[in-house]
Amino acid sequence: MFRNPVTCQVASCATKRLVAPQAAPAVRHFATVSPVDAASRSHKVVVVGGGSAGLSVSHQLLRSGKFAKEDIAVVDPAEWHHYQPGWTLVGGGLKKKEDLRQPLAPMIDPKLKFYNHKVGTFTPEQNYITLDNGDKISYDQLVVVPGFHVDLTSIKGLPEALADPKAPVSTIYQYNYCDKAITTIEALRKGNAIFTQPTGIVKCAGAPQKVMWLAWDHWRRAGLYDSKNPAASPIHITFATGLPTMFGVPKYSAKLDELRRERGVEGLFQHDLVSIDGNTANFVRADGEKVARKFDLLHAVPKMGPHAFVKNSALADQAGYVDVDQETLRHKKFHNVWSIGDAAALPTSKTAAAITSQAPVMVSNLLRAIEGKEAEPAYDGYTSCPLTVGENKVLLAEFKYGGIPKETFGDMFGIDQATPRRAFYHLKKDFFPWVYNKYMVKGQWGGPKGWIR
Ligand code: UQ1
Repeated sequence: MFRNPVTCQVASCATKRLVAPQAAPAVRHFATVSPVDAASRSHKVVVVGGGSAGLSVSHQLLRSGKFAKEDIAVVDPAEWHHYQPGWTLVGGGLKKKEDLRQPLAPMIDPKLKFYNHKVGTFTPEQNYITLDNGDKISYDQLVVVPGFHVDLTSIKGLPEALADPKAPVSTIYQYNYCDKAITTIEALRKGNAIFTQPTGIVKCAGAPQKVMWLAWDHWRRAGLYDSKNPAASPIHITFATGLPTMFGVPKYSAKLDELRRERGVEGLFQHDLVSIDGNTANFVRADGEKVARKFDLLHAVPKMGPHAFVKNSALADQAGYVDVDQETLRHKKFHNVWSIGDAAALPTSKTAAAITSQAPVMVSNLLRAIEGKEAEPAYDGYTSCPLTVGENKVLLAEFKYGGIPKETFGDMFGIDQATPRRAFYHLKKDFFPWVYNKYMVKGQWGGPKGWIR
């Protein structure tokens, strides 16, 4: 979570911002980019990553009309593109995971060159990257948006428990196991259900509790959980989080904690899950004390962090994220390098909604850089977390840097988005997946600002 003092990068960003930025590089020509024989291929823009950020950015660039065929390249080793915001819905039994993925290659416009490969190394001093097959690709502008890594091994025993169909352990953070969440939820008739969230940064900081609220709803409807009398209910629900609060934004955290208390869900704060041993979940508290809990269902969220090829590169900050300016999204040292999304050192919650705001700013600044103009500090940290809270309702958290609410519908209609609503549930379940597939990945969706022409 971005407000977590352990991993928050605000401090490091603030320190590094004191360093005066270098002058923007002049427009480059291929011959000046790197020694001609150093690279087997050259492109005006190389986009590393074909996820929601990579597809949004490369198609927005293409739609600017300023690029010819194969001026822009996309590099990604994946076979499939996933709509990850849907995985909580899979965990809650509301969607099928197969409906949330598509083969990546056909999603990439034929005018873009697609390298279906991993990146081996970055050589930003000489403006080229090296693929895992040894090919060198040089660029004028580099966009680094490969996402980040979900580290199942960060919780001892988790990979084995997930792989064991008999173990009631799941995680919605992996395609392979997001459907195991609903299988275990439906199978539980009594006992302790524990839902965890680690210390540190995770994708969509609200997702660990979204799946819990969907499970709560299932057990409530099945007559296995009575919020008015949790002690007498066959199922006992615990939210065990490494963080001190339910959510990083005080306004929404207060509402979510109110829901937690009303529904009789136990809260274990500053409890970080470190290992699973049979039916025991072992936590370490912030004060160092160890706590063991027996479970009959465990939804575990592992730690996450930058890919090694980013972390070990000259592009990374101390924490391993791409060291970009928080407002221009331009690299602080290498001015022809850009980053948004999960891999970027941006102290805001990592979501697809954030990308809807980041991509147009980054694209505009990259185009300005090509024309020799200064980058504009236009990204305010906007992100959003549509929190499924059960009963077919969603609390639509939307906020910017500093955890300050920035509510699209609050501003438009004067409503309070901390109140869970059915209309927001349909936005989350039906509208966002539709607009994502039909427009966002094609570079035509700007989130709260609407469609991009
Ligand atoms: C959004 O555009 C989007 O992408 C399609 C989401 O899905 C992942 C979101 O969760 C949100 C909140 C937005 C933002 C758009 C509006 C209209 C609030």
